[in-house]
Amino acid sequence: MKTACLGLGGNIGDPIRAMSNALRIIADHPACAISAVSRLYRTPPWGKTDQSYFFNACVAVLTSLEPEALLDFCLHIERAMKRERTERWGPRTLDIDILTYGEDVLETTRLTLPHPRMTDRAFVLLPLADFAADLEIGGRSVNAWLSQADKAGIEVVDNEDWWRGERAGNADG
Ligand code: PH2
Ligand code: MG
Ligand code: MG
Repeated sequence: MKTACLGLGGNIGDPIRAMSNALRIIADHPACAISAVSRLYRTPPWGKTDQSYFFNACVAVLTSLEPEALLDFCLHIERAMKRERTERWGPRTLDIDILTYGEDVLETTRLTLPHPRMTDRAFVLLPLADFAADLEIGGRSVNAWLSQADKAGIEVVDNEDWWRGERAGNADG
């Protein structure tokens, strides 16, 4: 078993609901157990800035899935949420990225670990620091990377139980 850290985000439709459903689907997988969930953040769009604010969170998953099988599972969840929430060819409601997988360093055609851009992104580092502030990425802790990241405009909008509430709904609607 390894602990994988995942980053979740979305800015179309009902991203909090999509992210909540994703955590329930992960929790229900026989080879996965959720071991930590961050608070919920509202974050300005990074990279492509002419789009809506995002909601972002991170989660730690204890899993016996190998990295590429975990990636397939994440992509399956993304597709399931997209089918429910968006039109064909429309923007994504949910992004699930594998940030780290134990201490593995990996580069395949499908997956690079740790996630190559995570150390620049406050929308990843802030939620990750909620439960993994001392985790080392490329020889520096999450907190150390965070100290030089641009945190402007990022707000905490809910505590770590954000995905359990009534408001989040459930997979049946
Ligand atoms: N994801 C991106 C690009 N930009 N910005 C924010 N704030 N949050 C995201 O999750 C995000 C982004 C591509 O995956
Ligand atoms: Mg992403
Ligand atoms: Mg992605």
